[in-house]
Amino acid sequence: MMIQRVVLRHLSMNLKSPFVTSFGTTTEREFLLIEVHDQDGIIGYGESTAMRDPLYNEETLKGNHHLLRDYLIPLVLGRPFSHPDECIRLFAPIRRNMMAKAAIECAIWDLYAKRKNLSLSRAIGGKAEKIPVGVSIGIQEDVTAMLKQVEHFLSEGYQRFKVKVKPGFDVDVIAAIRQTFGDIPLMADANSAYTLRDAEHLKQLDPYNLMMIEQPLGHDDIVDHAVLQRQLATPICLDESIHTVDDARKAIDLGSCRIINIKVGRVGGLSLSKQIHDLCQARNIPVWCGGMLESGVGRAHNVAVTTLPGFTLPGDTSGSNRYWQQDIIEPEVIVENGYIRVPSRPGIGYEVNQNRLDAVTQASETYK
Ligand code: OSB
Ligand code: MG
Repeated sequence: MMIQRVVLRHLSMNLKSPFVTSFGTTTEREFLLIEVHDQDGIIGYGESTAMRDPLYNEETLKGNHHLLRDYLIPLVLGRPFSHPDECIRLFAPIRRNMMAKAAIECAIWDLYAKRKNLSLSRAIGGKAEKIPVGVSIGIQEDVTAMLKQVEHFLSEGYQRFKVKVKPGFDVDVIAAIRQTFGDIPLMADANSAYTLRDAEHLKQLDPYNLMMIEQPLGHDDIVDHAVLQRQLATPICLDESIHTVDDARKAIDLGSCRIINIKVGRVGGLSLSKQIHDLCQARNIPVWCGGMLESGVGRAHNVAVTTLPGFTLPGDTSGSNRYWQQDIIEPEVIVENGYIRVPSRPGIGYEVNQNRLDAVTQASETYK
């Protein structure tokens, strides 16, 4: 296949309600959507999960735009591809910027799968026909508001509940959820809000039998996490700290975590997600698919990666209606009895709704 044209769109979509984490509040989700067009007019779609501000990681929407326009798009335009895995070597000279690389690599995967008449799931070697899903719940005004949220998402059928925590909004919240809802599959995500000095405090979570605590310490740390994991009964799951297969191997060797969250954007795409998945499977480390408040396009890529056999824990890939009044894909991603049915149509398996897409597009550029 040969990419003859690339369209980059800057999208903005309002969340149904603000999403609050220890690093900030998102009300309006801005992101880049990328289309790769081949010689036969077939289109592959990808989404950059970089946020407007560098608060979750160092990448930003404008930074991704620069990387795509000035480096990545010129590398792929007019180049013959036989397989999307070729992006790994092609992009390797460019340091980091994983979300920018993932955006275009995911679009190339969608295009490749469509050309092969395979669903994206099958194209990457996934087997599952439906995936179990969890939900991520932001920091709330108070404990009562959090209990309301959990109750709401329980009624929607979600199979696992992740609550965002930070100092001052942690042990009491978890205690109240356990008291109210009993033994539901529950975990916490701190987005790096603590330090090793909080070890004694974090130990107070142990009696509540959380499935895991996600990224309690530094976004770039795997050393202190190993020290903390030795003191905690609760398994640590790493999110922000893992960008590469080597990061994952070192974290596993050090004992920094017992579980890994794979985000397709954070690790540079589907091929690299698969490599981390394979390593974790060989090392008996369960993985699950994290989310970045994606539109339907990113969501579809998350659904596909979750069909790999090592994704044994429910991920954060909730339904389109978790965040959006109306998504940009048709049909929308739907959660039924706690599962998303994996689409079997070629590529991402959902159609982009052109009217809706145009309505949320702030700007677009074509490269050829
Ligand atoms: O840490 O997993 C995270 C959202 C934005 C940035 C980081 C994270 C999150 C979430 C929400 O937890 C995941 C989702 O529902 O898309
Ligand atoms: Mg996280």
